[in-house]
Amino acid sequence: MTARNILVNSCIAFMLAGGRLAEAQTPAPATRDETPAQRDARMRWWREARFGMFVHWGLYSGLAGTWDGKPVATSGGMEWIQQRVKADTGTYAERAIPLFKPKPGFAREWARLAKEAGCRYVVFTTKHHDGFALHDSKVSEYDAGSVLQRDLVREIVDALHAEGLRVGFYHSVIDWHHDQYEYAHSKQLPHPLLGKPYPNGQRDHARYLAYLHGEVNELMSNYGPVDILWWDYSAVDFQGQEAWRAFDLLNAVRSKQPAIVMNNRLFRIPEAGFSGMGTSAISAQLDPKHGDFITPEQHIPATGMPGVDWETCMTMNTTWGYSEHDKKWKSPETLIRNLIDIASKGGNYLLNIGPTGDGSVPQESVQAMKAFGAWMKVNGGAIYATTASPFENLAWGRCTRQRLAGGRTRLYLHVFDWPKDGKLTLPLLAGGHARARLMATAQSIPVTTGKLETSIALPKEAPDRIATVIELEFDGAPNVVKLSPPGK
Ligand code: JFZ
Repeated sequence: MTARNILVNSCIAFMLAGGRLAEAQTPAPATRDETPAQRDARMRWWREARFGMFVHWGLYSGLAGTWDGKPVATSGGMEWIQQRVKADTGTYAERAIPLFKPKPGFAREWARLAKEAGCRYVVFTTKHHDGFALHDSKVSEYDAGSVLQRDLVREIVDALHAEGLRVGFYHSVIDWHHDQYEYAHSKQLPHPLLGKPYPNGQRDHARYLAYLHGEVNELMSNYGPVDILWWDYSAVDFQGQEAWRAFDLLNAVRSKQPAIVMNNRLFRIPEAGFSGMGTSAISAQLDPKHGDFITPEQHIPATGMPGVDWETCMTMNTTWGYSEHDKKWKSPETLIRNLIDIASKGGNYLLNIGPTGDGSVPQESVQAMKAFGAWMKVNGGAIYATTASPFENLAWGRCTRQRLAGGRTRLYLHVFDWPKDGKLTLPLLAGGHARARLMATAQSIPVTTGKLETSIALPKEAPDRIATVIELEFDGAPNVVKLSPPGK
């Protein structure tokens, strides 16, 4: 953008901010009227999708976890490198910008990889905590438009749409670049200068918020329909309306993108799915005025959460942003079984890749995604548009469920540990006309329904060592046998 535009825009930003200072103190009203049925219709594609790809990519990607020629760490999030080395934004940008060199066509590689893996959506970082925006922004000079004369958001969105994928924007409300971001409000949110005075004397957080809202407005206005907005993140001591004018943000986004699905991270209160700080502090509740789904990070909840939409996000090694030092890769088997485990609990899996500074995807991630593709090609029907298992626990694996026409039920039995005696047992009184078959080959297998269990006679060898899926169908809803605990 031009110098004149900068002046005009900052004046507008200042005026907007001035007018809204008082407003930030009072909670905004509920964001909209939406009936439960309308909400179900809006959430439908997301609930059926089950599997998405997360992408952390920005200036930090070129630094690759290295500062002053040395590894900053061999594990942990290297998208935090600026904070880890306590660099001011000028020093960080000076070192990182020359190493961030998106190659032509990088986005097509991501999109094809996600599509091939069986992902139905991709969420990528439009701005991470370092503050560098990947679109061409008129309210910022710390953006791909100003620095690279490219609109990377447009390139990525176009590539995802070409593969028929849904599009999500991860956007950080934390900002380590903006000179009006008042980091002293929170002891819990990270900032490279935390505990130090503002280098520029006073700051006016309302002006930062005008900038944040301005960038979000651009992202919601200039890229066609956006399917997901993935906010990140808030602390108990700084969150919601006070910290981000969160309700105003949600309202503005929804007025531009009525069908969008948003997460809960503009808030950090129990009603928004958080019980405190730390990635394991989740509470199984969400008042829809705070967002549409909750976001367990790097772990899979022990049980499903009926009535609450949730998505586990996870890295394939231990970092979100690329690190050349992190070798702690999870096996494809672990990752695929994670997706199955999550689907069996009624959640979504958002699995991360951290491309390098030129946008290339690490080989280990390419391999894992290809393994997903091979498994999903055969067994995707046991994941998409299924609901949580009716069983509490199954010794040999997991179960997902589908309602069929005429009140019939289909259970997908995902066998991790192949029974040595060739007999798969379920605590179920299967309804009438029960039949079972191997999903991969459609080969029928015998089902026996007893008084306390249903058993299925399996072939001798497991056809798929990651998970073999057996489809079991019967009339009516599942009648699960609950053995009363001893002494009761
Ligand atoms: C956040 C980011 O900081 C991280 O870089 C990555 O983008 C991830 C998906 O989201 O990670 C968090 C968020 C919250 C906490 C910790 C890490 N927390 O509350 O402790």
